[in-house]
Amino acid sequence: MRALVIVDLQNDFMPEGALGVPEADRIVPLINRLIGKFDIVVASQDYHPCNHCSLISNHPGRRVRESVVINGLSQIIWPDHCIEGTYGSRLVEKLDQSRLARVFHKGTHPEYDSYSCFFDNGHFYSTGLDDFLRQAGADQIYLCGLTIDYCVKYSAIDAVACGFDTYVILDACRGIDMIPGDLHNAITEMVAAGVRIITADTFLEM
Ligand code: VGL
Ligand code: ZN
Repeated sequence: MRALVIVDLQNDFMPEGALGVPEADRIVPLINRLIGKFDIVVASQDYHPCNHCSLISNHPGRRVRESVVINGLSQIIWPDHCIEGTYGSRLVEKLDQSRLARVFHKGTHPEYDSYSCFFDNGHFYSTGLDDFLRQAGADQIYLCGLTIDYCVKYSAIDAVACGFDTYVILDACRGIDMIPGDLHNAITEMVAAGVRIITADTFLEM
């Protein structure tokens, strides 16, 4: 059975948002068309408490995009984004949410960031997505959303590790490309991990 996982399609990742991703708004209509092609549809939501370790406001004197080490893990400092309960944390209104079986929060522990929608960056905690998909009978996982160089990439690599047949629908994703080449490297890393890269025309008449 095929499951679509829509990663972090939230206001703060839209082009005008706090952690704006170029063209992020452009993938929403495409994802809305894809939703009808899947047996199960879920979404993830980056959802940080205001004392979260990834937020610049908790690192006085540091700059956005600097790396620090927290609990032995390398942590990039991001602009304040996706703080629980805020407008920026909400899924974008234009996303068709009528068929979402569940929304999984990630990055909710103040001391651990979570790029993957399966596990935090230290692999200490599960969001429950793995068990949910398994119990729903999914064996093929298709990912789309934001961002290809962080959350989609780490989610896809974890999906393979969880034993799912894993696909990334590339034209239904956008990336940050913080260091030029990150997008390209993300694809190389995913393919090396066993992720298959496809495009939306596999499902849609384009
Ligand atoms: C993300 C950076 C920080 C993402 C989330 O969704 O890719 N990136 N938090
Ligand atoms: Zn985040």
